Amino acid sequence: MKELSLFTGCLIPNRYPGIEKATGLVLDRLGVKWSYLKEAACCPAPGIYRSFDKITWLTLASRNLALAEEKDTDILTICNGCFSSLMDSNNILKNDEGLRSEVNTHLQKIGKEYNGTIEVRHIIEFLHTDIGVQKLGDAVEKPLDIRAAVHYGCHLLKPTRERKLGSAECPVFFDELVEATGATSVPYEGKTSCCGAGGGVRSAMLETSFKMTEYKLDRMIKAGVDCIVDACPFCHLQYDAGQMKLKRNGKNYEIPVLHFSQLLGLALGFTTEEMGLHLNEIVNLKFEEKIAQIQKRLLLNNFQGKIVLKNKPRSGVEPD
Ligand code: 9S8
Ligand code: 9S8
Ligand code: COM
Repeated sequence: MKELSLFTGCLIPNRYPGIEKATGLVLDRLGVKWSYLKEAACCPAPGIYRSFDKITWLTLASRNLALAEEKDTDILTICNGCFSSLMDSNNILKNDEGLRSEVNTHLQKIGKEYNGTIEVRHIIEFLHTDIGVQKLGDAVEKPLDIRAAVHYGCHLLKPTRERKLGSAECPVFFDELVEATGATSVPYEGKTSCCGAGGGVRSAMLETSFKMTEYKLDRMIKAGVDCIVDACPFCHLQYDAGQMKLKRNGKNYEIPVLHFSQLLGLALGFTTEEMGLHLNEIVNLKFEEKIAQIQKRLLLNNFQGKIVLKNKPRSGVEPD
């Protein structure tokens, strides 16, 4: 496997920079070699560009792919939309010589060339496939005793034939990663349905979009979860800012929303502040306190554990 170039997309650096920081800290802790994909532009967002004009969509995506090719790195995405645009356009261009030469005539004008030499990864798929659930669980220092509503997001699962991550209706890979942090992935009705943001719904039909979000949030509440875990800043925005919006309609949700990088970071021992939870619109101090208590409690246990271990060889002698 090649080294990884992190493609942050537009939304994370602009709206949720905590996710970007959390991802960097977590990758470093796991010993993953990565660097930023400098000069990258919008992937471009699949729900908007792909529906308007295929060649424009492919050309803009191929420029980002060409940047990674120049560095001879694969691309690591932390957004389902970016994953969808970059992975799908990469697959299309690798397999269609006509489209490849068409985008290359455009890229030529800016001194770039697309050759189809790299792969596009999503952090969830990368952690599951390349690091593995077991190794991730071993790296966890503060198992999080919390109940999580896992939200996969449409573009991580579909089209199934391209994603190759198993069933899109009953997927398990993301839940396995979440459970490796010590959290419980709580089943809830409508789990694999859309958050309401994607495919331009948010831009074109705002009211419908928030109805879909309300549907999901109501079912998460019914399942009794402590937080939502996502893998996409669009879903993140929809659930986080969406709760604020729905509050104005009399719904009093307070569910903290975490990108998986942030959840994993907490399990690796980083604080809620280091993981940027305070940069969300919904800041649930009870949840943050709960995490701090879990981390403190486990710190104490570890400490005592070490004393017992240290004194073990002196059999029959009580530790003082
Ligand atoms: S870039 Fe521009 S709007 Fe966004 S975050 Fe993810 S999808 Fe790609
Ligand atoms: S779900 Fe439906 S299209 Fe999507 S991936 Fe992110 S935003 Fe939420
Ligand atoms: C959602 C991206 S992750 S888009 O709205 O479908 O472009």
